[in-house]
Amino acid sequence: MNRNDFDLSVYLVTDSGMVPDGLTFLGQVEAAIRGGVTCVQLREKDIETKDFIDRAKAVKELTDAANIPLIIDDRLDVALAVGANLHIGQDDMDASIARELLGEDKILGVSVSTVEETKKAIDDGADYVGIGLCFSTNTKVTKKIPKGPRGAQPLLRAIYEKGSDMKTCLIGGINQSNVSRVRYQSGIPQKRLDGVAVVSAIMAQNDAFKAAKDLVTGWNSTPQWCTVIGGKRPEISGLLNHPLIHHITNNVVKNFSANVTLAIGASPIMSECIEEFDELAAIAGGLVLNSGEISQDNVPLYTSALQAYNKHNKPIVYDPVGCSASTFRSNFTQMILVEGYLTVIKGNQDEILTAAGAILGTSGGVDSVSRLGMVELLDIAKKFALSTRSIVVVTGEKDLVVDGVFEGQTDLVDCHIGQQKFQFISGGSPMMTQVTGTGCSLGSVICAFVAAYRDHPFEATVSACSLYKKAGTVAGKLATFKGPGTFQYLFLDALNQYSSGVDTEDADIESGQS
Ligand code: 3NM
Repeated sequence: MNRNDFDLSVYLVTDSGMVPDGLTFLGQVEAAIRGGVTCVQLREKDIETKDFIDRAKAVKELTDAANIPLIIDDRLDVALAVGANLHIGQDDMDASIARELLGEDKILGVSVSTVEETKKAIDDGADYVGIGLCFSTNTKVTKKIPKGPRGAQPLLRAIYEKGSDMKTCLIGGINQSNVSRVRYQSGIPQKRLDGVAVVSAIMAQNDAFKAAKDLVTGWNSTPQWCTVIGGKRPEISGLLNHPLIHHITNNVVKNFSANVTLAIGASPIMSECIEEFDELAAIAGGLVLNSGEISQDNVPLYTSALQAYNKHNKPIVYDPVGCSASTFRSNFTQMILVEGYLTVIKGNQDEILTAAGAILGTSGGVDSVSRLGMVELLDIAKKFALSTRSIVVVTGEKDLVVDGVFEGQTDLVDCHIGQQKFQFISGGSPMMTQVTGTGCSLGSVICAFVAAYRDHPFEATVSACSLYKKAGTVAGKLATFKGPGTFQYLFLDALNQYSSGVDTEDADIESGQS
């Protein structure tokens, strides 16, 4: 096995404690190898040295036959005894010593979770790093906070900037349902993830062969919900169908958002019943997820909805309402970003900067927001959109819509082709700020348009924002000598009138690509 040329893409890490009754440890490993895993790590925490070596020899026969590497966790003595490779954690032997003792021809892997640990692993001569924690896991007791697929990005950047070709895999809670998302959402334009490491998604399964095969298939597929079809941009003039839009939103705006949804020709449903999410996701056009009214108790409500809509490849429009207001709200937003793929993230400047703050390494304080110019805002929104692969909408006097992929991107690996699209959209009325729900209900319109034009989510989002601004402008003018009450019904009327034929030429749009 060549140290410089091994395939890390679907990396099985063993745990003999979770093999289902009636099945054997070696049987699980053998089935996983048949299913296509590309590396095996033997990880045994409570086993005598002699038994460890015997087990390592038996597994090595299987990995040798398949011509894939066997990597021993932690125990250099066992690795040397059987002529295998080595993986070490931060609490194990120093990687530079391990490299010296292991020799130059064996693969050395290191567990990392920070940029500093990653840089040290390069200097110490590691061939790959296992980056944790991606999602929460029951397999290992750890204090690490799940950072989602995007958690790999600063580490990938550090490896790229050091000019190293060290490989990377993510670990923690990765399974058949999220593996393609992990691959798609983890990379940076200059460097992408080389693989995923899994324990329970194979070892605890009754059919380890199928489990491994499905992981390999998932790793090699672009998630349907984020496929961006190239080619001609559509002329979007209103909704051609009548998508059902599922809302999980706050009580203050439910009625208005439902009316807005109806006004544009879509159908609203307000459900917070987890038991029906899977069925709803199967028939709905998309989900509006608004975190205006959150609590620790309803975390499962949000995560279940994310899973259901991601599973059914339906768009999710996320509104991190007021996430700059408290630590709980800000953390809640980060949890949402970890747990699911979001087609669109929509918020005002404070909200978007707070949501983006963690990954950009800025404090994202509210004070700094008011001082931001358009150029800086655009830069932050573009980086945030690329890191999440979501379309980012920053609402304000001018709405800003930024695409999360580069134009022309058709698969999950060539994320550096073309240019990143963005548009500014002007219009609206100051009276919009006097009617509760006008901010949140833009999410309903975006979701309906994205649901109706599934292959062109960026253009659909721009059209939705244009329609909204235009309706606001018209209603504002007509309500000049009246007040917010009059504005509210005129706004619904205008949305209704223009939704059947929104002419984006009428809205004040400045587009750009860079
Ligand atoms: N290392 P599962 S997380 C072995 O963060 C291990 O370094 C981790 O198990 C790290 O795939 C982990 O069942 C367990 O979630 C991963």
